Amino acid sequence: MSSKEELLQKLHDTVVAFDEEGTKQAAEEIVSGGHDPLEAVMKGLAYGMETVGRLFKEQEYFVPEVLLCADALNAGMAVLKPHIPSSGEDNTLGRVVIGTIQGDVHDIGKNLVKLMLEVGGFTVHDLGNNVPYESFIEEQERTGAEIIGISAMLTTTMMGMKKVIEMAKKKNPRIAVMIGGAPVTPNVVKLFKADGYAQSASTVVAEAKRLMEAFCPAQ
Ligand code: B12
Repeated sequence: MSSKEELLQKLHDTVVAFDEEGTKQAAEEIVSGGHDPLEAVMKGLAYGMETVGRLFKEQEYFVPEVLLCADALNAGMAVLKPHIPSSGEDNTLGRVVIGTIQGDVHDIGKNLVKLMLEVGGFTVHDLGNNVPYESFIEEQERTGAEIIGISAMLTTTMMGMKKVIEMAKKKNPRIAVMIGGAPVTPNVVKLFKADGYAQSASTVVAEAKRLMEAFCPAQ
C-alpha cells in the first residue's frame, strides 16, 4: 500500500507522463486508502498540470502532449470528484455563474475554481468554455447569481473580460465580477475594474465570501 505522499507524487507524475491509466489507478488508491480526494486534486493533479505548463513553455511539450496530459488529469478527476462533498441543497453561501471567455478553450483552471466554490458552499452555474460575452449576462439574469466568474488564459481573450464587466455593471452595478487565469494580474484587475480576483483555486472561496459581504451585506 502506497503512502499518501507517494500517491500525490504518482498523480503528478502520471499527469506529466500523460499516463491516463496510471492516473486513474493512483486516484482509485487515494479513494480506497481513505485519503482526502480534494487534496489529491490540488496537490496531485493540478500540481502535475503546473509542471506541464512549464514543459510547454520550455518547448519540451507541444499542444498534442498537453492535450493528452489534460485527458489524464480529467480521468483522475472523474474518479476523485464523486468522493468530494459536492453541490446540493446546502450550498447556500451564494450563486456564481462561471465560464471561460469567448475565443478561449482552456478550462482546467476554471473547473478547479468551480470545484472549490462548490466544496466551499456556493452554487455554481457553469457555462463551459468559449462563452460568448452576452451569455454571462443572460445566465446571471436567469439564475439571479450574485457573482460572475470569468476565466481567461490568453492575453488576447483576456480583453473580453473588460467587455463583460462593463456589460454586467451597466445592467446592475450590484453584481460582483471576479476574474482569473494565468495572464490576470492585480494590475489587470484594477484596469478592468473587476471586483474580485484569485490567483489560484486555493483562495477563491475566501474571495467569493468577501464579495458576498461587500455586495450582499444583508444576506
Ligand atoms: C493546458 C493548456 C492548453 C490546453 C487546454 C486544455 C484545457 N481543456 O484546458 C490546449 C492544448 C487545448 C491549449 C491550447 C492553446 N494554448 Co494553452 N496552455 C495550457 C497550459 C500548458 C496549462 C494551463 C492549465 O491548465 N494550467 C493549470 C491550471 C490549474 O491553472 P490555471 O489555468 O492557471 O488556473 C488557475 C488560476 O489561473 C486561477 N483561475 C483560472 N481561472 C479562473 C477564474 C476565476 C474567476 C478565478 C477567480 C480564478 C481563476 O485558478 C486556477 C486554479 O488554481 C498553459 C501554460 C500555463 N502556464 O498556464 C498554456 C497557455 C495558457 N496556452 C497558451 C497558448 C498560446 C495556447 C494556444 C494558442 C496554442 C496553439 N498554438 O494553438 C492554444 C489556444 C487555444 C484557445 N483558443 O484557447 C499560452 C498563452 C500565452 C498568452 N499569454 O496568451 C500558455 C500560457 C502557454 C505559453 N507559455 O505559451 N493550451
